[in-house]
Amino acid sequence: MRTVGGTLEDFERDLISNLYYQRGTTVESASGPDAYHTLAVTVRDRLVDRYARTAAAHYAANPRFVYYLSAEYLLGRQLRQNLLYTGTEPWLRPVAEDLGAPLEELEAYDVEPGLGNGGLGRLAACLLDSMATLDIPAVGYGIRYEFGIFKQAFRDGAQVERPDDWTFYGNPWEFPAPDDRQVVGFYGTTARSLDDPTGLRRQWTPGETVRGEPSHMLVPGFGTQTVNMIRLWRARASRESFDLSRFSAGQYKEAVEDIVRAENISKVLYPDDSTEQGRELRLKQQYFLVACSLRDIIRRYRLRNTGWDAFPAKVVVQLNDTHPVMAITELMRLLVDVYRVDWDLAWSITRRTFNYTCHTLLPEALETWPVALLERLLPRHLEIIYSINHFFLQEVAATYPGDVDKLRRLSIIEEGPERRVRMAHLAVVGSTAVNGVAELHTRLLTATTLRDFAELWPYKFHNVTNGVTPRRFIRLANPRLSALITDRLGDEGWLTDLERLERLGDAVDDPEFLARWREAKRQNKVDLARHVERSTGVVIDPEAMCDVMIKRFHEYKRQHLKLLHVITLFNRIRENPDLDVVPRTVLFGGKAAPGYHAMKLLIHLVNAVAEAVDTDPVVSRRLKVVLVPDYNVTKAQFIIPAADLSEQISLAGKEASGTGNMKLALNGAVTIGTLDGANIEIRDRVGAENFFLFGLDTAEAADLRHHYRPRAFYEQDPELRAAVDAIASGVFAKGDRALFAPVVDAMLGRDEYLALADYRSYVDCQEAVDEAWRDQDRWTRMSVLNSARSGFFSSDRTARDYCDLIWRVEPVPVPS
Ligand code: GPW
Repeated sequence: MRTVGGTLEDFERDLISNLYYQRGTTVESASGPDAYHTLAVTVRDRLVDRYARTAAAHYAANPRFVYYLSAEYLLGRQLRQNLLYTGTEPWLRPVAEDLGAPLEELEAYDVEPGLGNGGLGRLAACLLDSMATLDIPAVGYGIRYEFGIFKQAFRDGAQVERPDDWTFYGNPWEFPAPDDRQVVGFYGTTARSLDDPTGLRRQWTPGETVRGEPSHMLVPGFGTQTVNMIRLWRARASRESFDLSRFSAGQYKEAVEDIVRAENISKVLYPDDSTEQGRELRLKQQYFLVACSLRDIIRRYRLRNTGWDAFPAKVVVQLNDTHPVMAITELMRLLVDVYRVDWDLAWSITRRTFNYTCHTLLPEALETWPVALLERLLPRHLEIIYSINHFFLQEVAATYPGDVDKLRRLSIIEEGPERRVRMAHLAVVGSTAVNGVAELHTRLLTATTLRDFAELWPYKFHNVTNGVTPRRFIRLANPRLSALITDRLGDEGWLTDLERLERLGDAVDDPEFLARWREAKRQNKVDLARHVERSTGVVIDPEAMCDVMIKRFHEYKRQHLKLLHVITLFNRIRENPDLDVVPRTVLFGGKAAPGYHAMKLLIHLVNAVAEAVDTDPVVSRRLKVVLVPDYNVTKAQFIIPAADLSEQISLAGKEASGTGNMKLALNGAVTIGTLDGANIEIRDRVGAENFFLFGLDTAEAADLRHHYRPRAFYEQDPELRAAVDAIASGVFAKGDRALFAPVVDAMLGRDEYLALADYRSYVDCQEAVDEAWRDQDRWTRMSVLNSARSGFFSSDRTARDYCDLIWRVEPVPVPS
């Protein structure tokens, strides 16, 4: 086996050789993309040897594997990560010099694969990182979308979406594996299996087939030899799909019709965060992912095992929300129809194989599919769902005799004018374990959304609080603070044992440490200011408090509540130009789904308010508002290290967990937040005195809902009224009162997420924030303690929880 050398000289030699033999060029004539690509493959090569040894160790041990199925991954940029994970990071500068390419330019070519929408996709990436770091044998399966999450730009303040052509220059991080391609069917008919008296085994003859071609990216562990992989499927037409005779007849469009239809399956990520849309093509994507992945899982299983009895002992599949839940029916189909396993045994194997993670409480985010669509697209799977439901409801009827309403509530099929399949119900019925993603979330899930199931099978339900990888979100994102921490703690052990940060607690009495901490945060703000100025033209003051709200735009997350606070500050300063206010930079980042009109309008309003603030000479000296365009993992890595205040202001009971809250706390931002999702656990750990709490709790919010009149709050609170009236007046729309009227109407009409009810508590709490900020020593101590006490929120702990509670897998060390 060829292995790469370990010195800088080896690295430089390989670099020049790769440039010459792989790119076919020389240092003198290399372009920017040439230089980047060559650097990337040279770094990548340093992982290949570890990857091969990992595969060999896994083959020898024949261990139980975790297969993580997710429609989304937000991996972030790969170059810096892989430099860090191969120990070659210190060489970046000399190597860039060798290539004659400025570092910043090289990094700019390192596009992040935007194969996800938000938290759910980033959680998947953090878990893969942690599993590799913990030496857990694991494979992530996903879709290689040709276009990832859209690029966000603003035209006159309004969001415009552009396609994300992320592989335009080629992706140096992926290895195509054409030999492992699979064939997947859609549509068609089903028929009885003549030799099966039960009628449970049937034959499906698809009406269309598509090829799935895999490629993989390497997922290295930090400080260990393990390199796992993420395998991504791309849809291709079968070779016969090109219609040569039509092409020859000049019918160019028709000649490639089948190819286009097949390849559309992996064309684009649905940029729809948690609400449903896209219909047939989206369901096709979901089935394509699970059909390819399951065939690959079975292929891998059969490399070392025979028969089916051992399958659940060797294979554990984690379903990341309901998007891959068709895998349950697909495994049943493969076992029963193709491998001729008895239904009961197949069902027992299937249930023992799958586990399901739920990431929401919002009823509209719980996926359902019309029966009629399934009947056409996946006729055999619908039959299997009916059989699963039939046996399941028999069990329910035996447990609750005569309780028809229970049957209706639990059924996998939702009855009504349009019958639909409830994917979450299918997931719970077909899984061993079901988990929520934060304590409150799991509690509410079992008390409300999935209550009947929790009553039926209490032992199935678990909580696994989310986490974030400290490698990307502090070590890579925040090298200054990381160096300071390492200096204080003596070594880098905290990067894989994050609870060690606790020892920073003593440092709050060390004025020199506090000064260095503050200076690191200030430098981060200087860096951020440079990026912000470059991308928006807005100049921000690094001395001002950096107040950040970065997350998808969603009504329940309540960006509009933050905006009401901003407008209140604006009004106060205008009314009283001598007012002693704490200077703030309010930084928003986030995208709205292209079809989510209310949130696109709110984005427009944020930009309009930002402009009004910026053009007012009095206000702009103390307040800045910026909406950073095209928020993504890369931007997160710039923004988070500079943040002083973390806005986590969703209505209590709506945010399943949140993970940005963890990243920000870890980097020393202090949270202002509601008792929602993981905020509760963050507050418990960092201490109530280091967290700014406001607003209704879940129970109070539920009570208020019954008799809520947002207008009452509007009428009673002059500052609130002034803020809402300012939007209504058209001052942010050059006098156009109509433009933002829908925002005002939504607030005064239904105010679905009780923003007006929480306004006073929020604005007053912001005063307490100012108060704390004025005492910079106090603030810095709070900042240090937030970081010091965030160790629990490492995704290493999350992965370990999954291992202990759900997966029951053991690490397999990879020898060097
Ligand atoms: F609705 N989440 C997300 F549950 O980013 F499916 N996209 C989604 O489509 C859903 C959830 C879904 C997020 C949650 O909103 C967030 O609270 C959580 O921290 C994150 O998933 C990871 O669990």
